[in-house]
Amino acid sequence: MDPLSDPLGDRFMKDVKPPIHRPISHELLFPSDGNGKPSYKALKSHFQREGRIAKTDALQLIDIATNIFRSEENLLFLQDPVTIVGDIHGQLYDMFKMFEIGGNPENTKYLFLGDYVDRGVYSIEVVFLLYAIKINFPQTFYMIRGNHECRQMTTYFNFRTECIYKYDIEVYDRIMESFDCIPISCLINRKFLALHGGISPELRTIEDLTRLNRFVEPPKQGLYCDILWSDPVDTPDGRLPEGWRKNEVRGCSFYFGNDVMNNFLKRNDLISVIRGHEAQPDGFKMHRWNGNNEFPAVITIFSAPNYCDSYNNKGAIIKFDNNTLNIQQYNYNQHPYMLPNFMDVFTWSVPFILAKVVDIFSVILKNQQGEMVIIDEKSTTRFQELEDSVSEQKIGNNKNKKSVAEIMRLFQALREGIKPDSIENFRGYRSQAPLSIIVREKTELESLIELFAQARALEMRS
Ligand SMILES: [Mn+2]
Repeated sequence: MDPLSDPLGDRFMKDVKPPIHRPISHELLFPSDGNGKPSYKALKSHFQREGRIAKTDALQLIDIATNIFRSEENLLFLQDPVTIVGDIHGQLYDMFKMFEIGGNPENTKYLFLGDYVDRGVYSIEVVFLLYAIKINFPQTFYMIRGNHECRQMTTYFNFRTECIYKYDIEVYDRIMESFDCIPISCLINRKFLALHGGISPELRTIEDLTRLNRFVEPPKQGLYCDILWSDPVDTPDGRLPEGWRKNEVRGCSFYFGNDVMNNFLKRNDLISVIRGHEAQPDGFKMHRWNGNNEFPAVITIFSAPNYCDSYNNKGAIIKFDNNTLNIQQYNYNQHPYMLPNFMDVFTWSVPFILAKVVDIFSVILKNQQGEMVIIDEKSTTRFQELEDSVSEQKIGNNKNKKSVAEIMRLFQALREGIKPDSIENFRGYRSQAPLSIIVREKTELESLIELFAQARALEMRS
């Protein structure tokens, strides 16, 4: 728990506590009097200050939680009171706020509706903290699977990158295996069905859920896919004459309308479906398809306020007690700033400075043709101009100009946090990591210097 020391006492923002630079000790995380259970409180305060945990402890935590998930049924049965939580998406500091409002897990029953990871940059801390609480309260703290809890989504979005950056691929793989074991649905008071996405044309009765083999990477179609992916149609009365519509926004699964939903509820003697999966301005949405006097057929709950640091939406949870739903909303919390793709400040800033240097070169090269170049923030047009001028005018140093344009593109890509792999796309640059381009590929730097010398010579001539 040692904070980074500040030997010179010149820390710029004194009110911001320095991050912890050592993993939490095994004794603190797994206290000897804890019956093998982790101290989720110690873990919480450690994560609050951006700490990490040792890999062996991480694997132990994942392992215990996985075994608990594996022992649970596809369909959980819960009685209220219970606090229902929607998507978290790696927003750890907002989850702290959520727990303040939702209640202490020591004496509050919880049901999480999935999408713990991706988008936000604290997904792994969210997972570890939820797992630690789950291990402490396996009979009152429940989680179900969201569409992001799989290999495909976490690779496409940022959770896999986060795991590798903060831990390693083995930790990631073990978390994926744990996701394969998380239950997929929950029946509350035998009247409310909770799922991450929604219903499916293949979901006739809730018993269909119990027959699924959930211990796999979810497929791209069928019942398992739909319950994680489907959405209610976005109209006030839920009218959808065809019943199901292809969900083009998601690229898989369906939209469901009021008719198929009412049939499903009636067939299974249910009141409503409670799900997450969609950001809402208020943090929740009552889909009152059957009129304002009727209980909403579908309820969406979303617990990631100011989603992706930009949506400005509220977060909400449902406090379900005595068959009554009580919605509680909350605003987002401040969180520490992270550079794109978990870049460190050097990896980010060196290309930034070099990009500015290249900007200067481009101006010099342009000016020797007697043209004015206006430097603006939208440099893409400048690349185009530069390339056009290369193709149009076959003058002596067009090769150099072309390489300047390429270098500008490369630096812009680096600054925007494009993954090193995709830098391969830039012709002539084959390095694996951004920094190594600058350090290893000396020839490029040399040619830049040469370019500068040539440009200077031309300048002198004109
Ligand atoms: Mn989702």
